[in-house]
Amino acid sequence: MSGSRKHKAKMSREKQRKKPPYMSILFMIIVIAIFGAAIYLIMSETALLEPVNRDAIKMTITMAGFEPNIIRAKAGQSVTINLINPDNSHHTDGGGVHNFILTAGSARVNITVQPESQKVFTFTPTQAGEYHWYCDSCCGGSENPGMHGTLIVA
Ligand SMILES: [Cu+2]
Repeated sequence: MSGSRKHKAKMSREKQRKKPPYMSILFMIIVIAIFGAAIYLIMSETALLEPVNRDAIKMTITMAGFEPNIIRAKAGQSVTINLINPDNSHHTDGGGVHNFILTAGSARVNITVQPESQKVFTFTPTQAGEYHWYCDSCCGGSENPGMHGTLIVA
């Protein structure tokens, strides 16, 4: 008699411990939402932009640095760069903004490219030599060895 009552009490305690079904549905919705957001971020990260000026030097700038990071020019001849920034604004460091800062003799360039956009700019180096450009908006800026490039003027 008392044994059967004990058994019933144990059964009801086990029933109480079971989670209500809507909790697992809610959990599934949260999991799907998180995966969806992650896939969206990964896909938008790799959004490729076609250069607007095909005669310009095509250059990309991402958190990995400039590509290419060496360009050659001739003194007195203009250089036109189509700088593409495929990074999105979800980057916590610098918000996906990059820039191109260069001083080559009397030529001074300071260009900012917003996330997922591009800019075309022209400058004319006047003297032969090696000059460095850099980005100072992310990853330690000019202190980051990856955020540099070299302009070789002959
Ligand atoms: Cu940068």
